[in-house]
Amino acid sequence: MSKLAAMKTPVFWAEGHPGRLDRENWTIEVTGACTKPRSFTWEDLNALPQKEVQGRLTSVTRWSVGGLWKGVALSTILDEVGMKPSCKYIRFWSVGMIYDTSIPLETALREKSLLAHSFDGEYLTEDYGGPVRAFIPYLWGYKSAKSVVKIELNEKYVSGYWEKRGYTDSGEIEPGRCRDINAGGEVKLIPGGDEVQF
Ligand SMILES: Nc1nc2c(c(=O)[nH]1)N[C@H]1C(S)=C(S)[C@@H](COP(=O)(O)O)O[C@H]1N2
Ligand SMILES: [Mo]
Repeated sequence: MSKLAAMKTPVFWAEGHPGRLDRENWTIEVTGACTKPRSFTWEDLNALPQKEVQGRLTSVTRWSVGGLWKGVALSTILDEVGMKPSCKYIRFWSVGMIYDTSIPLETALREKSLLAHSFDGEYLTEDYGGPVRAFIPYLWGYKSAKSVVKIELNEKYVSGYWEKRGYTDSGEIEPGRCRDINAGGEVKLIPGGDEVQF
């Protein structure tokens, strides 16, 4: 059992669970405001510099799970495709192209924003967004799209799956109670505003 599963981390698939996904043949298409649009295969992603960050995924439904996330910095991907100055938002699409969400470029360029493939030394399973998911610890978890197949570099903001259904476009973490999954669901208080650190 994966560590995320062992801690009983909730599994959210608003669009329905995608089933078995093929890690070795995974590709992520990057399009939009860039000079070198291209696809990244699993092999391509692994050939890029790998980054490990300690951070938390924090859901608007008030739980948070922390650990060591590993993958490729989003800034590396944006460099690779020759992002144009007109790019202001990064839009992620999950497998099946039903779930999407967008984040501001500034957030994508922050230190801990990743295309993540691992958590605490294990590859992410399908339940938790494997083979590759967005990991954006600075915003509510709905901005961390799972099993990403496409990334759009956009000039204008577009509301995503949950944003259209009432969650904020900013995804800013709000203060209040939050269950710490790493501590067996113990309720703690979070200040809000940026990444959650217990
Ligand atoms: N494709 C997809 N990505 C998604 C979601 C989803 O329903 N579908 N839920 C989001 C929400 S609301 C949260 S809190 C996290 C939860 O991640 P987990 O299911 O790996 O715990 O994934 C985010 N990414
Ligand atoms: Mo969430």
